[in-house]
This record gives sequence, structure tokens and C-alpha cells, in this order.
Amino acid sequence: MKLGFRWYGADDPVTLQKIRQIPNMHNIVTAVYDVPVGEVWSRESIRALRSRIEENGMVMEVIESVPVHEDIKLGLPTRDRYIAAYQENIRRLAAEGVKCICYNFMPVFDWTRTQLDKVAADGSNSLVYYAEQLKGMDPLSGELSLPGWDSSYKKEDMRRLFEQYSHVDSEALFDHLKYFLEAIIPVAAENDVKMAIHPDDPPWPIFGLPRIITDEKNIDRFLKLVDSPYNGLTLCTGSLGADPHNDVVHLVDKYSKMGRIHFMHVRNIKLVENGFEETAHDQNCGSLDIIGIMKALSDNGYDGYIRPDHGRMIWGETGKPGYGLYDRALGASYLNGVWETLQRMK
Ligand code: DNO
Repeated sequence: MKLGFRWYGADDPVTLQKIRQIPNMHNIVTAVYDVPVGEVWSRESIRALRSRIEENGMVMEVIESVPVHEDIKLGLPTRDRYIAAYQENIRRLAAEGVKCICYNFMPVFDWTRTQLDKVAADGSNSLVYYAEQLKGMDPLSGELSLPGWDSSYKKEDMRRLFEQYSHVDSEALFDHLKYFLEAIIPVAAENDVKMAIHPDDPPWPIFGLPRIITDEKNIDRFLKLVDSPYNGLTLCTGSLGADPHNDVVHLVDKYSKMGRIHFMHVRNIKLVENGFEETAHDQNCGSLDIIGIMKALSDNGYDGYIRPDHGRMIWGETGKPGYGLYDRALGASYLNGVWETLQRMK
């Protein structure tokens, strides 16, 4: 496995100097953040990111994310212009050494939580999702926001988007995804860049918007839309694991055996009656079988990318919810320990 850490660029309070001190940390997972969704990233910005990372002794082989413009997900006639821009981004990133691109195909909202700072018994706090809290959230208010969400939408944009999506069900969304993949996977293959779709988080429709990368049946269908090793997955354990019907160890085993996992997001969650709570990465802190997941990767000789995922806020740290330094660093060390032990026992 190739261990990485997400970094939000020059404004991230979690600096590269700090990240590089995490044992075995080698790969920075990042993106160009100051370009509107759907536009081409400048070669200079990509090169500047790369240089900064390499000056700090690490590499930039994974981009998370190159976001997909809503017109592509909606299947609008304007999508071809955004797809051409996406293809160009793949070429430009490949020219700077990028090997894997993470993206998602969730309408309007990326990952969704209902509270960002739920305090646990030990005084740490973390992100949670409770169904009853979701009922109280109004997506049309234009006021909901999470790190990673496109924050450029105004209230009027939201109304328009929801109106447009009222004509798009999950079948249509699958069709639009196929159209997109047919256009970008050949470019990814030519440039030797592995495309890695992120599952929907949580893996069920929210606010009446369809979500399709949710379970084994739909992931099988997704992989067949364009049956190429360049069309693969970011397998996010916490996203898929939020639905207790998903057997995450089985999914990791199956798709890593097929060579279709290019990037792993590993984190633990505790399933509760109406949703889930994010916990420390360790096996005994949540409901997921993290050791089983790492063992499935190890048994299948996984040599793709991996990163610890959301961390809690501990030791008084404040910052981007889910993306502080301390707990993610503990997560990285935990994953290292489990992995090294599994290698020794082989
Ligand atoms: C959440 C992240 C997601 C992910 C996107 C990929 O913490 O895993 O925001 O980056 O869904 O496009």
C-alpha cells in the first residue's frame, strides 16, 4: 500500500512540514482549489502544487478531487464542454506525475453529516449523521456547508438545481455517468491515470436527490459501464459501511481481487439506531472490521493508494471538520501498524 494524507493546499493549517513527520508518509492527496468546478486547471497551479510537495520530500500522485460539473450529472447539452475540460485536466495532471484521480457522482451535495462536533464521552468531538437531525435541515436555504462542498451556490442556484434534478432518477443518473465515463476513461488510459469514483456518503438518497454508488449491485453495474482497469474505485470504508447491509470486508476483498480498487479511504464509524458516528480508526472504537479490511487488501497484494480518512478533533485542536492533524495522524499510524503486522505474518 502507498500511504497518503489529504492536504488542502497552502491555506491548510495542517502543513506539509507537519504531515511529513508522520511515519511512512509519502504521498500528498490534494487538488487545485481556486478554479470553479468544470474549468481547466492551469498548468502553473498544478506545477506549483507539485513543487511544493516535492520540496517537502513527498510526491503528488493522487488528486482528490477533480469535481464533476452538475451539467454532466444532469445530462444537459452543455455537458460536452465540461467533459472536454475534464479530459484536459486528466492530461495536465498526468503530465505532472499524477497517477490516480478521485471524484464522485453525487448530485449537488458531497458527503453529508448532520452535526460536525458531537462531543463523545472522552471529550473528543466528531462528525455524526442522525436521521432525525437531517429532517430539520433545509437544503434550499443555501446555508448548509461542509468542507469539500461547492460553496459557490446561492439560494436561487439551489432551487434551480433541485428543479432540474426532479427530472433525473437513478436510471438517468446511471446513463449520464456512462456517457461521462465513455468520454474520459479512454483519455485516462492513454495517460495512464487510474480513475477512482468515491462512493456516495452516506450511501442512500438524501433530500430527494438520487444516489447510485451505494452497494455491491450498483458498484458491479458501475464497473461494467466501461469495463476497463482505468475505471475503478476509491473504496471508502466509512461511506459504504454506513449501510449495515454492506459487508465492507467482502467488498474490499472482491474489488481488490479484481484490481479495481485504486485508492482506499479507511476509517471507522459506530453504527447507532438512526445513523452513525465517526470514531477513531481503531478496530475496537467502531462497528467496522478494520483489521479484516486491511487483511483483505494484504491477502490480495494491494499496492494502490490509501489514506486515513476523517479524524476526530482531539487535544484541543480546531480546524476543518474531519481534517485536523492529530487524529488522522493516529489513524495513519494505526493503519501502518496493522499493515506491517500483516506483512510480517505472511
Ligand atoms: C470526504 C471526502 C469526499 C471526497 C469526494 C470525492 O471527506 O472523502 O469529499 O473527497 O466525495 O470526490
